[in-house]
Amino acid sequence: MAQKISLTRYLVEQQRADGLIPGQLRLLLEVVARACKSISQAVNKGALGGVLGSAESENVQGEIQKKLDIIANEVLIEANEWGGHLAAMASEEMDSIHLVPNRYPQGEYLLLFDPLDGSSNIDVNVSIGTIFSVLRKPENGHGQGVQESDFLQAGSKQVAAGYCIYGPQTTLVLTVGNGVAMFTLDREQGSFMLTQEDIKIPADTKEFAINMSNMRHWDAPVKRYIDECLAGKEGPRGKDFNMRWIASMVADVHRILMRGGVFMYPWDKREPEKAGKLRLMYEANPMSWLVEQAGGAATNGRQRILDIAPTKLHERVAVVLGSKNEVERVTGYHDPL
Ligand code: AHM
Ligand code: MG
Repeated sequence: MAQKISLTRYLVEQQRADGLIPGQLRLLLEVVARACKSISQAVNKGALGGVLGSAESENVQGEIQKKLDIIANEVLIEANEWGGHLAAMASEEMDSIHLVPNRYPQGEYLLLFDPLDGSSNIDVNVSIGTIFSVLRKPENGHGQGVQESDFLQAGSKQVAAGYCIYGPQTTLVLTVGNGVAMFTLDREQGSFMLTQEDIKIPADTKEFAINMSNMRHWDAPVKRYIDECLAGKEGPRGKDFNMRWIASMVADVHRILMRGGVFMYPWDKREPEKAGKLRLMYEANPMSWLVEQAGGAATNGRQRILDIAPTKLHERVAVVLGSKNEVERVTGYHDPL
């Protein structure tokens, strides 16, 4: 029987083989995985644990927070504060960055996360997840400890990224720049076990994911792409397309990593001053790197997401990601040569 490989063993072997995971980063990833295990427990208990429903507070984006948004945020902060691997953290649920308290040693990494993505699905028992991105603290000359500007690095600078999906299984998907690996939580063992390595997204697909209720607000290139998909076999694409929209980016991206597809949350006319709905630093960047590492592509319709130079922590961005040929087509419609 093939030997089972735990996340711990996988990280140790990656550290030895490719030197991609220095000791502090390995600790960081283990701690994030442990926090995800706790979040998974809370999600699983649901109403029995009294964790469902609204917390009746608002986050910096003006969104009403759910109790689980706050619980997941606290779990991640508490787990990561004391290990000496981090300098600071940033989260969708916190207005500004969270420094590691002085009583703990400071590490070389910065951690960003969306503690519970897909919040609208929490109370209806549909898959949700945690998304995370790891950056190196820049060597800087400002000499004032970590500042928000230290986080404002392009996605191409990430040293690790991943998500944990709380669905029928709890699954952690991770990249350190050496392909994409997937680990399933074995609840009896209490460990994440490697269940798939070198995940690849097929370049072509017949499945798209977009919130169709926003169609009347879209820009012409997005409308054109979806109209062509909807025209099916008789249309310019010459094939029928299927549609899925879970309203949890983690779940939609997970499906795309497993079987291909294209995911879009484009700019739209509802709030024209916003570049999109999703956040660049802790949603789009980590997902884009995972997708690229799996052979897919990710753009904002015009530009590779990982090349965008962020100007603020909670910056929003339009997102088109997934099967390479479809992403290139949508991007080509935006910016015809
Ligand atoms: P959240 O981080 O507040 O949960 O919002 C992000 C989510 C994504 O997971 C998902 O793709 C999108 O919002 C769904 O938006 P909509 O409800 O507009 O379809
Ligand atoms: Mg989110």
